[in-house]
Amino acid sequence: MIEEVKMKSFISSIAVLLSLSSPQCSAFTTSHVSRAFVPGPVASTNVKNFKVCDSAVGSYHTSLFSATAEETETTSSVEDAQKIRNIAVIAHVDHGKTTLVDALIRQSGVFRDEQQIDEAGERVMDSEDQERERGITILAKNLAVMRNGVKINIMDTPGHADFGGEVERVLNMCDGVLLVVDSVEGPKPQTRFVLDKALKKGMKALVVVNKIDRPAARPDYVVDKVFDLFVELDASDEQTDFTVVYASGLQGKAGMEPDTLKDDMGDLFDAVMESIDPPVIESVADDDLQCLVSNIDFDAFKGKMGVARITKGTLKKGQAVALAHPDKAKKTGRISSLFTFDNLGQKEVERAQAGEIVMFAGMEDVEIGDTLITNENGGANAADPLPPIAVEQPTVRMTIGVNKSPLAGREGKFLTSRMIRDRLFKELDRNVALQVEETDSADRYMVSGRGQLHLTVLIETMRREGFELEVGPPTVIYKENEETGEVEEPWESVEVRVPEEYVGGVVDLFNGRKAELQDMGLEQSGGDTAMSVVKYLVPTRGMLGLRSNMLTATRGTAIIDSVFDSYRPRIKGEIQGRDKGSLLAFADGVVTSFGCEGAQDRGKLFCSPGDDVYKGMIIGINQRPGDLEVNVCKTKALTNMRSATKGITVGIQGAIEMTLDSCVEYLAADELLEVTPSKFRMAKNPDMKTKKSKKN
Ligand SMILES: Nc1nc2c(ncn2[C@@H]2O[C@H](COP(=O)(O)OP(=O)(O)OP(=O)(O)O)[C@@H](O)[C@H]2O)c(=O)[nH]1
Ligand SMILES: [Mg+2]
Repeated sequence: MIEEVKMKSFISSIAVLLSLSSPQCSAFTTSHVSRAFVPGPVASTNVKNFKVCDSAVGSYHTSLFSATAEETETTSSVEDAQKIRNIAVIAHVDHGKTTLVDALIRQSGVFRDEQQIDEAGERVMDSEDQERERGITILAKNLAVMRNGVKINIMDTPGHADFGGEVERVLNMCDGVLLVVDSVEGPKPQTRFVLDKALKKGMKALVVVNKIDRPAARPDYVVDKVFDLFVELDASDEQTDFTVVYASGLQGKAGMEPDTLKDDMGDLFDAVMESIDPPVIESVADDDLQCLVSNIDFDAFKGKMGVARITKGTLKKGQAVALAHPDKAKKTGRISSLFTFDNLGQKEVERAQAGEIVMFAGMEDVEIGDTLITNENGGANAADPLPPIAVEQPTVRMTIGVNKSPLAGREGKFLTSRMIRDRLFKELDRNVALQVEETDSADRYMVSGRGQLHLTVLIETMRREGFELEVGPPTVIYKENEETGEVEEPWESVEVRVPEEYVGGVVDLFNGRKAELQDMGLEQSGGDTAMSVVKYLVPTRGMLGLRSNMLTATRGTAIIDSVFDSYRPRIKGEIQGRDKGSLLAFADGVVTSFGCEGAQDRGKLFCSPGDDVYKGMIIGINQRPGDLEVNVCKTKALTNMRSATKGITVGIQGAIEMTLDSCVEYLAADELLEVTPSKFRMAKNPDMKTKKSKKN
């Protein structure tokens, strides 16, 4: 079983998609990165065609799906905001947000008929390749449904802690949240993180006890725990007086009581209307225009587009506007196209007023965190910029640079430092929690993110686009405490659920990594067998590379949830890393079966006969600590002598399949990973070797 890095799939934030995600789509590079679907040259009527990226060269064709949008009035009046609800769906990873949003879409008449529903498949919202493969939501997405004349803008968010930046970004666009909680598991670490963010923004939450169809569901327990969590997080009385809806996103059912679910999501829609407040608007006057840009999208025809929630005023197509930021110079321009969200796509509109979430084109310099204000009359009466979006700081970083291995340049299309630099800095446009810095070396960049997965998803995206990269091992980001002057390192709160027999192995692993035990117990939840639950506080340094070891130690049964806890004083000394060394190729060449036969006695191999290797390349895991060079390219001596053992053939064991994530987990401090569109190769870092030998 795979931990919370459970695998689902990915989509571009706005241009949602009824995806037939083709592998070529990821290689598409003319517009933004790895998006399978782009809103085509958006139709200016109320009918929106979804455009599908067709090939690596970026041609388009209209997909099978065309959604008919209901026309919404966009007159400017403060009362009109009553007809809008802006909600974000937040939860811990895997608690069923996307499946629930899917059920809401399906029951809103977005699809014309059964055939379209079938073609759209499961979890329509998770439509990017990586989202589908990994089984997780990576980017937040917007969609809008109409219900009894009220427009509900819904934002599906990722639950994985590494993508918490997406949640923080999206919360700037909504007025309330649907807090989804699994009916068996109850609130989990990330539930706490996202709820805390929403409560601090003063939002009300509607609690959805989801997956109520699970046989082990314990709704009363879960509601109690959620209540406790609200209290712990210092929610106001009004916030703590939350409404609870019981639902099964999978079955598309919801109800106000756990045992009397209706056959549709009607109760959930009704609860959203009643318990989530409509946008509060001070003014719809043109001069008061104020909207915070919370996302960026790219359209092959319209260029860079901003996604923003209008907090005050009215925005019109053709309007002279400016992008303001408290710390940056004003950028001026004109709105060339304006869209509101409509079902799974967007609808072009002439004007939109406060309370709406819009997407606009015409401002090529738009950046997340800018505030769009009017520039009519030179902006004489324009509103002030809003505070930019605040996100938590990154905790983990890696170097990404030019592939310099002897086998470089064979498979990739984009190889140079300039290309890698441009691509990395472009990613900053919308990946709010990511940071990219130059390093001493002109062909290597330091990329910092909220966790290992945050970075590997980016590397995987680039690899699929055709990049070749050299990636260094992940390291944690130390920080100096401003008050004490002490160096601090990040710690994570980790919860592991395993069958009882493996709990000893889990505890051993944590003990070797300076972890502090917080809680330990048995949980009688999922069916007959009780699961042990252990909670630890672990330095993030200790978590790097721990996951695969833990899965091995527990025969793949461990479910690991981790979330950033705090920065604490740095622990002196090293934290136990990998206990085994690597097998290294002895010379350049092609792996032979004869060579593999000999090498496999030394450990487990990553390579198979026919693979190209080079001196110093890591070709397997040594059984013992320390590295060992082996000759996997060895051929039989062509003598005319018969060997006594001739005829005894030794079978070659299968090579270990290494994915990008497992390679990154494997890397030790002096090792590098070479990533190309078709291969992952690890090697000893030649720079470190020279340094070491110089020392000697
Ligand atoms: N039994 C049951 N399973 C469900 C239900 N809803 C979702 N699931 C399953 O739970 C898993 C996770 O569902 P998702 O909808 O992807 O969860 P998520 O919250 O969007 O996950 P992230 O976006 O990665 O945080 C999938 O395997 C679903 O099939 C439900 O109502 N009942
Ligand atoms: Mg999801």
